[in-house]
Amino acid sequence: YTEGLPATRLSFSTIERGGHRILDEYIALMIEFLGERPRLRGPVNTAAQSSDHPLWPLAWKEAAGEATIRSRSAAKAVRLYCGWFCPFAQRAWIACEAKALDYQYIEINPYEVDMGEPGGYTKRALSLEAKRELYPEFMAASPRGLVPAMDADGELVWDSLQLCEYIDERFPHGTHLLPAGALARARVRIWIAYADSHVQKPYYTCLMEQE
Ligand SMILES: N[C@@H](CCC(=O)N[C@@H](CS)C(=O)NCC(=O)O)C(=O)O
Repeated sequence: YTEGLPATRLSFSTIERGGHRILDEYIALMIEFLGERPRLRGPVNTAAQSSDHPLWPLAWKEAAGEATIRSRSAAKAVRLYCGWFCPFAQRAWIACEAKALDYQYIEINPYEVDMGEPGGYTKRALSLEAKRELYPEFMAASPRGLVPAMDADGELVWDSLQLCEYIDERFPHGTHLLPAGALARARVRIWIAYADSHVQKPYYTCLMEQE
């Protein structure tokens, strides 16, 4: 990815400390949490989400993410509409796991399915109408039809950063995602904003550019 992200690496090198570590830790966390190729068992979706699906490429290996999804597939009052490939959805997913939330994982593929592509996945977004037909409950929770979104017992929230904050505030038990104290929280928010503009979007652009 270093070749794909020269501007990001350059801007990181101008930071006194912390920048490289954040990117490295982010990628290490992604690999640890999701594995290289997560295999999934999702609800209605014709792209390959488990090894018994006809579109599942044999070269894809089972990873930790599939077991996490299996363990979170029972119906619950708190429902996370997620996309395993999506780094925006992944941060909300990680927030749920970090909080040890009792939630239901629901896989959404917002892209067209093409049997000629690995796993059936394409980069062509479905129309809002098609998404409404395929995923009516998800669309009620996510007005622009983007993952992630959450339905927490009828409370509907979308957009990953706001969703992470909501998860932290709505479920105050257990681990706190933000530290105590105004200064510490301000510092974390500075890095969140930096990571959002300089890591998250280039990282996803890089993923989407891969052939
Ligand atoms: N700003 C949103 C971005 C979410 C987003 O772009 N999700 C992508 C997948 S990574 C998506 O749902 N794309 C479907 C589409 O473009 O229709 C967030 O942070 O939640």
